[in-house]
Order: sequence, then C-alpha cells, then structure tokens
Amino acid sequence: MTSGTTTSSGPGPSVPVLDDDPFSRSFLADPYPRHERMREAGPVIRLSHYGIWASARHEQVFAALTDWRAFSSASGVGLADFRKEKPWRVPSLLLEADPPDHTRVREVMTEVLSSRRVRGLREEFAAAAEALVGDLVERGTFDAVRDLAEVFPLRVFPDALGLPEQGRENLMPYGGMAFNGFGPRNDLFHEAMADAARIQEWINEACRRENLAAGGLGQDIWAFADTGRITPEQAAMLVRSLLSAGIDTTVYAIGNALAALAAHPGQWARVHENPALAKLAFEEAIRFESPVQTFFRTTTRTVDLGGVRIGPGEKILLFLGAANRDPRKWINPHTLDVTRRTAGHVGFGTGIHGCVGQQVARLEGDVVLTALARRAATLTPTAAPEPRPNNTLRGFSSAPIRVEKA
Ligand code: HEM
Ligand code: OVM
Repeated sequence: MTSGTTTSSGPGPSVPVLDDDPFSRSFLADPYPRHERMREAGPVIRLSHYGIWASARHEQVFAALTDWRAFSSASGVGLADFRKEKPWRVPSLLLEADPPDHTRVREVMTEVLSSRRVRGLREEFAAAAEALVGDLVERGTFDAVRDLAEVFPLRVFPDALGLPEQGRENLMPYGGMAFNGFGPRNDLFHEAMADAARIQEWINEACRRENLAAGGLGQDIWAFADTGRITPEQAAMLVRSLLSAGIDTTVYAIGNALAALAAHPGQWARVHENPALAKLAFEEAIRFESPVQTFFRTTTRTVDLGGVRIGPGEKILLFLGAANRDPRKWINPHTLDVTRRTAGHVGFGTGIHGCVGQQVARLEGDVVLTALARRAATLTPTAAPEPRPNNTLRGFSSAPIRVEKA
C-alpha cells in the first residue's frame, strides 16, 4: 500500500501518491470510500497505477473545469492522450476540442438545444412519461432501471432527434462504447468495443441528413450547414455528439434518481406530497449519485492547482462524483436532500464544456419523477440495486421496487 507515500514535483509541497485503480471493478462498484481517501489525501494527488494526476475535491475540480487554457480537452477527456495514441474514433468537435475550434460549433449546439426548443419537447415527453409510469404503477412492482430508466429515454429522445426506427438498438451500445472508451484499455473497454465497426457504421449512417426526419433536432443541426455557420461534415459530427452523449447519460441518471429516492423514503414522501419538487429531486440525485463520474484534462503549461505544481502535457483525472460529495463544499454530502441548494454541483460539468444537453436531461428527469410522484405514495426497494460497471458512468443494471398506489 503506497497511499502514505509522497512525491516531490519540484518546488512546493510533496504530493500524495495512491495506488488505487479507479477503473477497476471493485472501485467502480463502491467508489465512495475510495473517493474519501483521495479527497482527504490532498487537493491534488498522483495515481501511480496510471502515472497521472487526479483531484477529488470540489475546489480543484471546479477550478480545472473553468480554466480551459491550462486544462485542455483537445488531447482527449479520457485516459488516452491523443497526441501520443490514436483515438478509437474521430474526436468529437465539441467534447474533445478547445477554443477557437470549439467556440463556433458550441454556439450552434447551444442554439439547437435552446430553452425554447427544449420547452417545445415537454408536451410529448410528459405524455410518454405519464403513459409508461401509469402502466408500471398499475403493476405495483417493477424494475426501476430495466422497466423505466432504460425504456423512457429510448421512447422519447430518438424521436426528438428524428432518427430512423431501424437500428435504434445500437444507441445504448454506442453510448457504452463512448463512455467506456474514456477509460483504460481494460476488460470494460474491450467488451464495449466488441462490435464496434458494425455499430459505428450504423451511427455514421444515422447522422446523414437524408436519414434524419423533418422537425427533429438532427435536422435543426443540419439547417445550420445551410447558413454557412458550420460545414456539412461538422453537422454530421454534431449529430454524432447527440447520439454519443444523449442516451446512456439520461438512462443512468433516471435509474440513479429512482434508486436513491427508493432508498430514502422520507425524501420520496416530500416529492409525493409536492410533485413540484421533482425538478429539485432530480438535480440532487445527480449530485448525490453522479452519472458521469470522471473526465480528464491535459495541462497545456506548468500550472498550480491547490498549491501543487503540475508540468505541461500531463493528464489529470477530475472526480466529478467525488467533488459532488466534498464535505468542504456540501453539508451532509452523503445524504440525499431534495430541498438542498445544489448550485455549484459539477454533475453536468461547468465552464465552456458544461453539458449542452442539460435542459433535455432535466426535462426527462422532471417528467418521469413528476408522473411517479402523482401516482406513487411510496417506493420500496425489493432487492439491492445491482451496480453496472462502466469506465465513466455510475449506475445500476437493476433496481427492483414496489410502489404503493396513491
Ligand atoms: C457535456 C454530463 C445528458 C450532450 C457533458 C459534460 C458532463 C455531462 C459532465 C462535460 C464534459 C466535459 O467537461 O468534458 C451529462 C449528464 C447527463 C447528460 C450527467 C444526464 C443527466 C446529456 C444529453 C445530451 C448531452 C441529454 C444531449 C442532448 C452533451 C454534449 C456535451 C456534454 C454534446 C459536450 C459539450 C462540450 O464539450 O461543449 N455532459 N450529460 N448530455 N453533454 Fe451531457
Ligand atoms: C460528444 C460527447 C459529448 C459528451 C459526452 C460524450 C460519450 C460524448 O460530443 O461526442 O460522451
């Protein structure tokens, strides 16, 4: 055990070195005790297993996310350094880019996913949630992940995008590739990539203008190619971003929110009494059980982070899910509190790469929890949730519950 070891990176205080593998099955299945050790070890630590830097504290994670000049995304936001290793796919124009390249495409996506546009999705999303949740509550017992979290986003989001019906079963596996793809080339990475070529071929076809239905978000992106603000090649890549980031994230988020609320009956009682709390409950669940646990950055120059000097060209792993439970930032961080002020959580990131789809994610969470709040007086777990291992996402493959009809 090397957790007590320190290393000196030149002038300044020495840096704690931990030998945890944050992408091991055991770490992923039970991250919180390890997060605490990393957070308490120091503001910035070294992870000897990968020879990288890391931070599990809110102040430093937030600072790195907001300083894109020093903490670059263009070398990849996973473990692989794109300057040294060939990425497994063509890098994202949004996620894996820095200004000035990032700026114009981001502006386009901000317009595509504007508040006004997302408000326009509400009616359909809410109707779908009412129908699905209504059926499940009639059943009395169901699996919050398999029957609800994995079903709902696929009922609404592909239609909102205008995707073809044929081949939608590739969407979750592609998200699995994307999010496991940020990790090391471990078993999870290779298992996710098993059918990569075939799935990527379907994804690339789905991004083409002629395969996207009129009135959908995909065509909205393509319409910007006509204005000259983006090229047709960029339009296709931006559709790919929505296919990469838009489905697994919300599946995990809704599953985590339901599992957390079922585990905290007092909190569900408040949401049931006042369904207007559904929004806050979803946001708090993202803080409490962050679906996106980690992203990397690469330093562009020598930087000081929390008094630690990091040289140029270094990978640093940012533990969003640990920052969201940092006791320096949050009162009773390990408690789910649906009336907590969640402002400042980094579950959607922050800064120039802060989730451009967060309004869509919140809409999905809100309509599902609102529909359930109206119908279910209690949620009771009937078995422990089963962790679903993923190099980046935290969530469950199963969370069986019983509901008491209101
Ligand atoms: C970026 C989380 C849902 C599209 C991000 C980032 C996080 C995140 C942490 C920041 C990445 C970074 O800083 O490197 C989440 C969570 C979601 C969610 C927790 C669900 C609860 C969505 C949805 C969409 C989406 C529904 C699409 C409609 C994107 C895109 C980016 C992004 C395109 C890249 C933005 C950029 O780099 O400028 N998301 N996301 N996300 N998200 Fe989300
Ligand atoms: C992208 C993207 C953005 C956010 C998350 C993500 C797979 C991908 O632009 O492709 O994860």
